[in-house]
Amino acid sequence: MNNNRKINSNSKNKQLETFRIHDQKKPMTTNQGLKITEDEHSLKAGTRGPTLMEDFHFREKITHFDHERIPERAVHARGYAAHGEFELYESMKKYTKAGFLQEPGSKTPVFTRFSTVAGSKGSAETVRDVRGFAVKFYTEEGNYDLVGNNMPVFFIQDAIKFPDLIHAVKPEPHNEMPQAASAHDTFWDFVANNQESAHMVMWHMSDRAIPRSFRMMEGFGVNTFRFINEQGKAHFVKFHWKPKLGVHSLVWDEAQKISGKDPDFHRRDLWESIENGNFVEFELGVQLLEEKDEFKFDFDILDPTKIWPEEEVPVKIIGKMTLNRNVDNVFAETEQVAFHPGSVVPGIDFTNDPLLQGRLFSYTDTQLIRLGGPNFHELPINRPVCPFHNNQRDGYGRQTINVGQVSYHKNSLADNKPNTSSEEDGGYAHYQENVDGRKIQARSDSFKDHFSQARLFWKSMSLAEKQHIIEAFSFEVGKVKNMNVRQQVVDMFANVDVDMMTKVAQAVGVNAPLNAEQSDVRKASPALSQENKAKLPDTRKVAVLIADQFDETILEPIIKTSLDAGMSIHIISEKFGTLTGKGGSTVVVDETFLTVHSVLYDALYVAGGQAQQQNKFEKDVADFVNEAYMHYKPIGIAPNAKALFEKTQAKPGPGILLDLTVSGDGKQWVNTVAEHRFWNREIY
Ligand code: HDE
Repeated sequence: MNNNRKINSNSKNKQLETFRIHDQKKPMTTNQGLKITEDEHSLKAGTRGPTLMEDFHFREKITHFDHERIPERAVHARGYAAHGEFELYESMKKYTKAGFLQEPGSKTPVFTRFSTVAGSKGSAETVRDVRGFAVKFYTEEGNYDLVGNNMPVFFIQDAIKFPDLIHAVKPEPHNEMPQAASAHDTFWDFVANNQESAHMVMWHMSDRAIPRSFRMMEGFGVNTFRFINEQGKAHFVKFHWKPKLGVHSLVWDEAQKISGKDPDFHRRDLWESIENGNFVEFELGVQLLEEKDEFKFDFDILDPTKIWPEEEVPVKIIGKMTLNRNVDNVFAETEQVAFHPGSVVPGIDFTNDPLLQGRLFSYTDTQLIRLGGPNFHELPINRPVCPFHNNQRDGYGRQTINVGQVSYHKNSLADNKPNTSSEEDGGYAHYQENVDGRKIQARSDSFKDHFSQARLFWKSMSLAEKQHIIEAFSFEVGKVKNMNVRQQVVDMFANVDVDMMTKVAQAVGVNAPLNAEQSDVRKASPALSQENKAKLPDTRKVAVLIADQFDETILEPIIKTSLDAGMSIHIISEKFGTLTGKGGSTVVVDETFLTVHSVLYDALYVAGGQAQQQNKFEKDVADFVNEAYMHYKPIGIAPNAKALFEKTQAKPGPGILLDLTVSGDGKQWVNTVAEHRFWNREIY
């Protein structure tokens, strides 16, 4: 195998450097290189006369501008990406010959794009939706793309239904509403009439669909792939990304408000984390199955609406991805990157998962129109870091100048070069799976159980998570105008849980479900609940609400403890400038009550003080606290801010730390912030 050639982890960065252009401090020229004397006025016949056609600079500038836009992605249009590296913990040699999975400690450059699915390029980011999680590994054997989502299953079982699903969830065609939302008639009509969607819809109604951060969600390859080792032995494999910070979500009311207050919430969070040196870490895990175990389960392992429960097939952690560099130019990199689940390396192969099979066609096809021709692999972000040679030629935007007379294979004029490689020399050979069957347009009977795993998911949720699912259904189905569709949805999901749907039926004004067949599922799968994931204080955003005359002896230890625990602090007051404490210390205001809002923070600390307009300060603090309280967030109150707290609607209880002073390691405050939400708080 050809993995002797070592490429260091910066190989992609080095390659990109050759494309970077630094325009600053340079004379302005046309695209032909001609220096320009005038860029403010077009060439006219007299100062009040018409513009002249011969003004080539004007025409070039306007023409380029007129052609600046490219079609947005048909799905996953709204996305954001970062560079990083993948480090292998443990050799996977036993399972796969993929070069980048052999040597523990070896590093591979990666580029990762997160996205929403339904919204257009300019839509808000905290909508209820699936999130894309696409990783391009620039390996020394070619690019390997792991194009996944933040949910482990999908709405449909066969790719032929993808256009139907997407037509149903996108804004309705007659009035182009609603933007970036599944809460409308056509989506739910699709769901009720395509019951294979049941399991995925449960995920979609869960907190997973409103992540707190791209940095705090899991990623899944969804489809079943194959690992092939040097001896040609195959294993089925499913891929998982596990965030080091645990899995955390927004509250639906909060998510909707953030859509207005900061539609860039998720990209800002990713960008700022990386700029601040809080690099983003995900561990890569694999679930492996021997080929002989293909039929061992009560679900079909090729069915993309099914998980392999982690308690039955453990996730083996094999490495870590660290995102550590923001892009230089969003269009050049994030927008022009082209992912394709068919970009594989030797040792990784496909299965007959019918969704995967269709995906293998779609991605190249869509890039052809989006990126304007067959040469998008030459764009800097898409280029492999290893050499690539073949007899493909020409097309729009071709950049390489392929020298020589011969562009065909086989040939004698060029000594039959470029020539194919043997498997031993690193050539890709498709896995020789035995396939035998009649040509048929039908689905296997083993794909027909749509509700058992949907019910497993429901049974695995905590009480709070269950409540959120009921509320999400009530919101979404409540937005459906057609009462018949509402009823169909209620009847369908009664197959998951009758009590759940009885509550939803009440909320949306339709009949309680009559008959339902609830499959008897195995016990819960704890891995499915977010409650069981890591809870850390790291990178939590704390708002400190403060005015002049604050008590620095109390504030300073709080700030120090918070920063030491990895949180970030924003000092928020009535106006920008400097505030002075009782003892004469000063703090600089980062934001004002006008420029930020409670929903943009994970926790509050009310330091208090004496403002010029005390009544207004009291009201602004109360608004902040009330929202945070309603969103179950940690709230700390300084001893001298008790009176401010009493003017809010918040009540002492879980996650409310009254008279908070910090000494020693400040464990109580740090643990409270790490907890993130206090679901047992009574908010009504
Ligand atoms: Fe995609 N998907 N998809 N998808 N998908 C696209 O390709 C498609 C599916 C996923 O950040 C498109 O470049 C079909 C599952 C991500 O650039 C398109 C089917 C999963 C991204 C396409 C699926 C995904 C895409 C649109 C059903 C999780 C964004 C733009 C068989 C495993 C990648 C593009 C990025 C993008 C087709 C289902 C993940 C149209 C036909 C399942 C993360 O080719």
